[in-house]
Amino acid sequence: MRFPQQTNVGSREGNRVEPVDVWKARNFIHEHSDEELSLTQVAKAVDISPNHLSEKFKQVTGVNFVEYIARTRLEKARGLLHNPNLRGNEIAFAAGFQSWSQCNRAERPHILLTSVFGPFAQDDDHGSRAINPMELYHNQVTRVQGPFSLRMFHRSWGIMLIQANIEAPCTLLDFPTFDRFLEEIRNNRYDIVGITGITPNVRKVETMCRLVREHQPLATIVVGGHVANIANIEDRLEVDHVVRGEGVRWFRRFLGEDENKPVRHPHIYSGLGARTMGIPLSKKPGEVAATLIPSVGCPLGCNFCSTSAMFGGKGRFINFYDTGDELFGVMRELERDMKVRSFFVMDENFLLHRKRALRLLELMQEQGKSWSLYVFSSANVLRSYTIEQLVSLGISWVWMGLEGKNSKYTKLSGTDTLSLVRTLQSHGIRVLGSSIIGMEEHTPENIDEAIAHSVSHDTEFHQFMLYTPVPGTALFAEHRTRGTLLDPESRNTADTHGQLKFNFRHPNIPAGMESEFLLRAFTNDFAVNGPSVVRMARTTLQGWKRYHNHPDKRIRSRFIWEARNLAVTYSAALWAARRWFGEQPALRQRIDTVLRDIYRHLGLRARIAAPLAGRYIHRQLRREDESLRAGWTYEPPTFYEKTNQPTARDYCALPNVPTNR
Ligand code: B12
Ligand code: SF4
Repeated sequence: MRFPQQTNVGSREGNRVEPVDVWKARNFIHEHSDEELSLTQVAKAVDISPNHLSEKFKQVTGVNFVEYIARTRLEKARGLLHNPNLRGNEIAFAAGFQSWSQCNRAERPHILLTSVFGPFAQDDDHGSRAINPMELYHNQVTRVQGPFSLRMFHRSWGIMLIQANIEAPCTLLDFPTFDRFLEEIRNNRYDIVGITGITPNVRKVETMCRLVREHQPLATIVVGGHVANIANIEDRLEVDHVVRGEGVRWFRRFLGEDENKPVRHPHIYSGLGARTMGIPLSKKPGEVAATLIPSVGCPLGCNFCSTSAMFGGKGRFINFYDTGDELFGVMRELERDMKVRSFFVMDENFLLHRKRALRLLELMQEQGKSWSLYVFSSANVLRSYTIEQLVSLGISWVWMGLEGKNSKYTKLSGTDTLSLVRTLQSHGIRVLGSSIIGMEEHTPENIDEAIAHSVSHDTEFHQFMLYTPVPGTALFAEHRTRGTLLDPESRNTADTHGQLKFNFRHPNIPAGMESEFLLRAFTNDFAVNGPSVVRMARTTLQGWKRYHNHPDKRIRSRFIWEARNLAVTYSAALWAARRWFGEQPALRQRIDTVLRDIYRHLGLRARIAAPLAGRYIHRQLRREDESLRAGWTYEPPTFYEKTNQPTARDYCALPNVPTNR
């Protein structure tokens, strides 16, 4: 462990000449640190105003007055630890603390956890790319849907989970700008700085480590997340620890906290800033799902899968909640505290843990929980459940790999994904299909057939990604051995994000062609299947038709809830979309079919709302389209959250008050 061991706490004398009043104040504090100290008292002793002292103090020492006192006392306590004749409380009193436990509280290191800096959706020298925004859908799913694209951000859940599970004072900075990050490390002292990043952002991580070293030379720097999988990354970064794999346990161990304590689930809304068709989506309590993180990793271990590789590969994964009972407890807590009834389940293969899922179902049935679950699942695992089980478990949205007609991957073998998707949709389960472009068997001759096969699934959303060997995976190692990687050391990975070009020499596809193939896939899907909002309405309506009179109240109520926006919002959106595609008869007819079905089943309300609100949405669509054409991009806001901060009482307590510890 590398914590700062300063002799002259917080002083920046090395950098500039220290004003005499600050120097006097620091001396006064050192001499009287075992007494009660206040700003007013010290200011009086050095004969300046408290406000002026407070301001100058921070400027010169880099820490505020209260923290300076705490650190001075801590140093004193550390020195006294060498005296074997002194007991804990005696050391604490002598140093100016009220008790040994208070001394311990103040002793805890201060931690900064941060994601990489933005802006993200623009080309720059730090490795940001316009084509690689910090958005899930607009990055890799609906990117060619123009004003119909779903725009939304997701927080950095990994560091949020770590923050929620350590006892040390922790500050979390999510999506800072470069300047905001710099301001944070210039103006605050941290003992540990943890940076999270994925491989395309390695240059940002590099810059951030360098800046932390420069401005906080005594801080311990830790880097985690997928960027850690780049081979020999330690040699490239000015870093003390690179953590590959799970971070909660690592941090707890590093800090000397109990590793085996149950994992506390943070309260996270799954998406933020959501908008589509130029309209912000509702943020009302209950409308946005909570993120639920039951585990990390996936034991199936497909050779290209970086998430599986990161947490141990084939046969391995890490469960945060082993049983259905534990998971149910967490979900109930999130339901109560966040007023949610839907969960975005961030687990690579949630249904694979069958025993846990079925126990969860039992508890949901027992306690009448009508929750909606949005899950990732491989096709074969989905197939291993009956449709009744899936519906009863509240599975209402599935992210599923469709890797291509002749896939060699076991997760798909023997599975007819076309019929699986149809079955799911006919039960109101919306599907986000994921296809990979540029599999080794793809050629310029057969790529259209592969794309057409993907598009024929007509999933609600379709993610297309380029086949990409990612550091840490078996596939990457294979290519490295074969000598087919373009950048074997991953030094320049800013464009290796799966949405632009290959990072290896493809056996059949000449370099450069893949970008066009990828775009072709997105464009075909949009041209044939239309905007995702229309497909969502279609499948949601199918679910409602099938289940809104279901004898089980729990099931009935979920489908009614999921269809709550069909009559007004969706019908208006479809009305606007129909007008938008007026010149494209095939798409217009698709939209018409769904809209008429809504009218038929949801009646007068829908018929009235559609043209009224539809006109407004059409206007917004036009505006959004204009903004996009003018180059508008979307950036996440910066988040700044502190936990377990010591109170002033921890620092400036009265000394010499005996306690009975
Ligand atoms: C949510 C998500 C996003 C979100 C938001 C991410 C954010 N706010 O940073 C969005 C949708 C915006 C996104 C975007 C992208 N993503 Co993404 N994303 C994910 C996803 C699905 C979940 C991540 C997650 O929260 N997991 C759950 C948490 C608990 O796990 P975790 O993050 O791994 O954190 C744990 C450990 O890694 C570790 N840890 C993490 N950070 C730190 C820090 C320290 C200091 C320590 C000690 C430990 C530590 O401890 C945590 C707890 O155990 C993953 C896939 C996955 N299942 O992990 C892909 C994934 C991370 N994304 C990936 C990619 C490639 C991208 C994109 C480039 C998009 C694309 N084209 O695919 C963009 C990049 C955008 C950008 N400009 O940077 C890849 C990364 C591959 C790689 N090797 O780098 C992944 C693995 C998907 C994949 N299999 O390809 N993503
Ligand atoms: S099934 Fe999906 S999550 Fe699991 S290893 Fe394969 S690609 Fe990764």
